[in-house]
Amino acid sequence: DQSGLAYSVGTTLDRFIKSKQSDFPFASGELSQLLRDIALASKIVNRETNRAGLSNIGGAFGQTNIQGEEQQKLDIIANIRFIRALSKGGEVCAIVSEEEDAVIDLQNKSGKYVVAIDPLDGSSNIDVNISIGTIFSIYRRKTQVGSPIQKEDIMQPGTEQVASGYVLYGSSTMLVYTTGFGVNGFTYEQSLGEFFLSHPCIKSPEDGQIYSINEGTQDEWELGIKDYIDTCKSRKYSARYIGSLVADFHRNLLKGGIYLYPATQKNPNGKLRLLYEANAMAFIAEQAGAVATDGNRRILEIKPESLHQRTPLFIGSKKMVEEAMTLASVSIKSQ
Ligand code: P6P
Repeated sequence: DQSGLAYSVGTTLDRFIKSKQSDFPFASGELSQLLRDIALASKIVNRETNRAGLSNIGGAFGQTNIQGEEQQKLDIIANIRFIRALSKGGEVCAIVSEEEDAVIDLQNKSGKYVVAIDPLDGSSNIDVNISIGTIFSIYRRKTQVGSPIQKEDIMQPGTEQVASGYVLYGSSTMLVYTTGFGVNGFTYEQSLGEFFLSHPCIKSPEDGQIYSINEGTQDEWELGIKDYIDTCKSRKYSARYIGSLVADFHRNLLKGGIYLYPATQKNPNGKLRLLYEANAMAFIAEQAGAVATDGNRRILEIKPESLHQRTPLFIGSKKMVEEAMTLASVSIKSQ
């Protein structure tokens, strides 16, 4: 339901989650508790992020993760904090994390949920004080007993998400999430340690004049994408790209815009991860009236083949994504 507006701005996240529990028939509060566990971990990560420059935990940790990317200390801290909060919360049986090569089996037989998470996306921005974010997807496990099974419980398509969201550690810290009944945004009040409803029932403008893409790789894009970006320039649209998906996505969600990460030579399947980046943002986008595709199909319909698989990502205002895809398909047909 769209009753987000029925809740006065200023409702706390806890009260909001509890009030929405009725959206789930037979809900016994586990998902509500899981969302609270995520909010708790995000408060801790928020504090660590704000202090990074001061407490000498900024900068590279000197290790690399499965992606071969240099892990920042905050990446590791955020990963530990979310895993610990989800483990202690008791609602989760397995976690897929960008920072972990394999699935983490929490050995929690009563945990009904699986969480896919990028604990701190855009972490190369940490040292230069640019906004970063946490991205998460929540699934119900499909098997009923025993340890979660990768194929059935972990590798679920995005359409099976029961919830998804992101935390944006920006000029203010926001938690934006959906459980399939619209998108609501909460702003963190540091002095009270509480998230308060600030953006009820977010709807993304159907069209926009902002495009977000790394133009440094333009010679590697398929022709249709280049045609689309040239069209944006001919219309004097604004180029806004800060190298942090959560921040670029959030701005475009509220103002209208499109974020594009096409296939490139370095990333022939795109750079963004399906399980813990694209799917979560695609669920939010669609719930807010926007669109998310890999160039051929809805992101949410992609059947995962591997934990850390990448996908091209075109996400944002409906009319902008549709126009970009029309030009892309024309170029594919003409090749
Ligand atoms: P590039 C950050 O590493 C990230 O995953 C997204 O947050 C961001 O949009 C993208 O990669 C930036 O990638 O290749 O443009 O530096």
